[in-house]
Order: sequence, then structure tokens, then C-alpha cells
Amino acid sequence: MADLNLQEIRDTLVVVAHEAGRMILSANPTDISQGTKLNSTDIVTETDKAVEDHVSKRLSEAYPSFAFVGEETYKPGVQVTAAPTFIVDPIDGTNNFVHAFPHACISLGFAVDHVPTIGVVYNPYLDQLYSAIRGQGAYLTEGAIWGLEGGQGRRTKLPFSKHPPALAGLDTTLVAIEWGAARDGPNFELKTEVFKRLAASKENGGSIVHGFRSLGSAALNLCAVAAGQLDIYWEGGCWAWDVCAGWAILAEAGGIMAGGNPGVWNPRVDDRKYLAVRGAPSGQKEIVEEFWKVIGDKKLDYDS
Ligand code: LIP
Repeated sequence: MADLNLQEIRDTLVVVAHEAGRMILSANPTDISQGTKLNSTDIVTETDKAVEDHVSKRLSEAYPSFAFVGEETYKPGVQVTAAPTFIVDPIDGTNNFVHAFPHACISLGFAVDHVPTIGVVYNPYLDQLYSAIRGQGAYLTEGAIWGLEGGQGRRTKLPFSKHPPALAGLDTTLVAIEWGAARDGPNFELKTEVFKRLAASKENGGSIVHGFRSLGSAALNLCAVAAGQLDIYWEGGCWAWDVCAGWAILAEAGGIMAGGNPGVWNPRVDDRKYLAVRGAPSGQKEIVEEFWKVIGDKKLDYDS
């Protein structure tokens, strides 16, 4: 990695993210002319494809030797290699985009040796850009396009709190969950059961978490965990392009990414089962193990 100019790559990703943001804001969000994938919830729009085409062209021109994995051009069974790879979701939160719900983003990740190394996640609706370079911290920049701070935007280091509180147990947490596209079968049944156990009172054997947030974007979920606004995010079924950028940002904000199934401490970027925990002075390992106990003996299972 020594010969990679990570700062230059990040800066390029920020410019491309702003270009993609303008494409998202100028698109007709109700146009789902490209149809759906798994079922009626798994929507693809022509904007998804147009944004990915633009991003792929810009990045292959700037870095022709790097690999590219994108949601709309991905071929089932293709694994992320150890080569420097851009891992891109053109619109993460497509269902929000289609419904004109202002919680979607362009997610531009860069992985080296399977490790999420650079992350740029941009929500154009709010002009909020989250970014991180491995070893150089994670930041939120707000209002750069809107002209704040002379066009530089207001920059805040993540997590927001300089002294994040210890993690003291699931009953003190705000948890991001997602239903995902699959709405039947054993994965859906296990998710539904785990959600119920997490929410239920202790008297009924539950964890009584403070609450759930299901906002439809894995990348923005990870950024909220990185910021310390959410404590945990658990999902099975999303993909490397949903999490790569947010994972780099989470890691640089002191967070950890464990596996979405019990016992997996070091998931691959394309594992498709994830458990993200915010940065904290103590309690991360313990809360992962407490969460895994809630999952029990069954396991989430997805093809790559
Ligand atoms: C979405 C993910 C989300 C998942 C949705 C969908 P998309 O990505 O960010 O975590 O639950 O099913 O996959 O499709 O909006 O890019």
C-alpha cells in the first residue's frame, strides 16, 4: 500500500461523489424503468445505472490499473480480490430515492488486500459527505456544495463525542436493522425472530434495546454508527458495495465490524453478514457477544 497515494484517491472520490450527487438530485426519483431484481422491493432505476456508468468511467480513466466492483455490473459469484479495488454503490438507499425520501447516498469504497481502506459516502439531499482514509481519521463535511465555510464545508471529526460513553449492554443501545429485499425463507424468519428478541422486555427473555432505526441505507447506517448516533447495526443480505466505504469510515471512528453470525470476528468485505459497533472506551467485545447470544444457534446464510 506504500506506493498508493491514498489522499489523492480520496480527493478524486470526493469530486466524483459530488458529480454523482448532482445526477441523483436532478433525476426523476419515481422512474423505476429498469425494473426489479429479487422481488418488487429490490428496485433498480436508470439513475442507478447512469451514476454507476459515470463513476466507473471516471475512476477507470483516473486509475486504469485498479479493479472495479459495482452493484449494477456485478456478476454473481465474482469475489473481491486482494487487488486495489473500487467497490461502489451508485445509489445506496434506492427505495428511498424512488420514494423521494431524502436518505440515500453514493457509496465509494476502496479496498486493498480485502481491507476497506478509503470510504466516501455522500448524501446529496443534505450535502453531507462522510470520508475516511485508513490511519488518517474519519470526518463529516457538511455544506461544501452549499457554500458553507467558503465552499470548504463544515468539517467534524468522527465520532462526534470526544469521549464516547462505554457500551454497557444491549438495553442501552439504539440499533439499526434492515429488512432487506428477501421477505420470506429462513433468513427472513431468523431476522424477524432476532428483532423480536432484541425489542422484548427482560421479563419476556428479551434485550429491551432502546429502539430500532431502519432507514434503508447500509452505508448511511455505518456512518451513523461511526458518528456515535447509533450504537449497533446488524444486517445480513447486503453486499460489499453497501458496506465497503462505510466500513472504512466506521473503523477510523473507533468502531468495529464483526460478523453477522456468532463467532465471526473478522468478516470479509463481501461476507454479506455484518455486525457493526460504535467506538467506545470499553464494552465493544462484550456487546458483540451479547448480541450473538440473541441470535442463538441458527445462522444467516447468503450466496456471494
Ligand atoms: C440497500 C442496502 C440496505 C438493504 C437494502 C438494499 P440499495 O442497498 O443499503 O442495507 O437492506 O435491501 O440492498 O439496493 O439501496 O443500494
